[in-house]
Amino acid sequence: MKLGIIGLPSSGKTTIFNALTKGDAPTGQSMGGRFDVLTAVVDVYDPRVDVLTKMFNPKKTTFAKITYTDVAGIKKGANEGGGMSGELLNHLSGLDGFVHVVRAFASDLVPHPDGSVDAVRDLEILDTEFLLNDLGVVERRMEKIEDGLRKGATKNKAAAQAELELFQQLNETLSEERPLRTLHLTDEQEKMLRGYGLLTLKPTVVIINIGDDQAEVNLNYDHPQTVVTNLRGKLEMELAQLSAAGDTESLEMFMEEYGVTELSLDKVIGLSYDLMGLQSFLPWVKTKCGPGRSSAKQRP
Ligand SMILES: Nc1nc2c(ncn2[C@@H]2O[C@H](COP(=O)(O)OP(=O)(O)OP(=O)(O)O)[C@@H](O)[C@H]2O)c(=O)[nH]1
Ligand SMILES: [Mg+2]
Repeated sequence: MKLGIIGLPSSGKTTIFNALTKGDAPTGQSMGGRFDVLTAVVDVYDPRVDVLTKMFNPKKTTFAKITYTDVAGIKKGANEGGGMSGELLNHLSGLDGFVHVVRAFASDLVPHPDGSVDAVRDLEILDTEFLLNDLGVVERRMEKIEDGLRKGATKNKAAAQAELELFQQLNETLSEERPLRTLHLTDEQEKMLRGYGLLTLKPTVVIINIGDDQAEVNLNYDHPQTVVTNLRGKLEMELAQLSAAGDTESLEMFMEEYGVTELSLDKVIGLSYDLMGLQSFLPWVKTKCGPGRSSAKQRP
C-alpha cells in the first residue's frame, strides 16, 4: 500500500516524511515546484503482534507495511496552462491514498510562499487543483462516450449508457466542489473507475502541521474516507530522529520538555492504515494454526 505525502511548497512535507519514516532527508530545500519523490517503507505497529510474539515466541515477527512517498512539485495554479505534468500525475494516480500536509505553523525563518499562514485557504487551494484535474478527466471521458453513441460506433450501448450516467454523477459532484470520495459508489462502479486515476476519489489523511508551542487547529473538514489530525511536524521529526539514532537519554529529555508521552508516528501510521480499510493480518499466526482454519480464528 502506497500513500503520497502531498501539500503546497514549504508546508512541511519532507519534515513529516522524516517524522513518519524516522528518516533524515534534507528539509527546507525548496524544490521550486520541481517534481521529485522520496520513498520509504514503514511497519504498521500493532500491539497485538507484541503480545502474540511473547506468547508464541515465533522465529520471525512480521508487521504490515506501508510505503510513504514525499511528493514535491504540486503548487497553486498547477492546472493552468495544460494541467499538472504527466510525470507528476502518473505518480499521483498510482497511489492508494494521500497524506495532505497543511501548514499552520508560523515561522520568520521560513516565510509562507503566499505571505501569510492560512490553513483553510491552503487546504482549499490543493483540493481545488485535484478537483480541476478530475473534472478534466471526467469531461474528456463523457465526450468520448457521447461521441461513440452518437456515431453509432459503440457496440454495447447499455454498458456505455450506464458508464455515461456514472460519469454525469461524478461531473455533478465535482461541479459542486465536492471530492469524489464523498460519493457512496458500489463495488462495480469503483471497479469501473479504477483505471482513471481520479485523485479526489482516494482516501486522505489531512495533517495540520502546527508549531512546537501552538495549540491544535480545527479546520471543520468533514468528508467520508478522510481523517484529520494535528501534528507538531518539526518536533516529531526531531524525536523520530533521536529514536532512530538510539539516543534514549536526549529523547526522554526532549519528550519531557514538550510534554510528549509517545511518538506520533505510530498513531499516524495506524490512522493511514485504518483509513485504507485494511486490518492487520498476523501471517505467522496463520502458520501456527495450520491451513483450513477460518481467518477469523487467526485473529486474536
Ligand atoms: N517552526 C517550524 N518549522 C517547520 C515545521 N515544519 C517544517 N518546518 C520548516 O519549514 C521548512 C520547510 O519544510 P519542508 O519539510 O522542507 O517543507 P516541504 O513541504 O517538504 O517543502 P518543499 O519540498 O520545498 O515543497 C523547513 O525549514 C522546516 O524546518 C514546523 O512544524 N515548525
Ligand atoms: Mg520537501
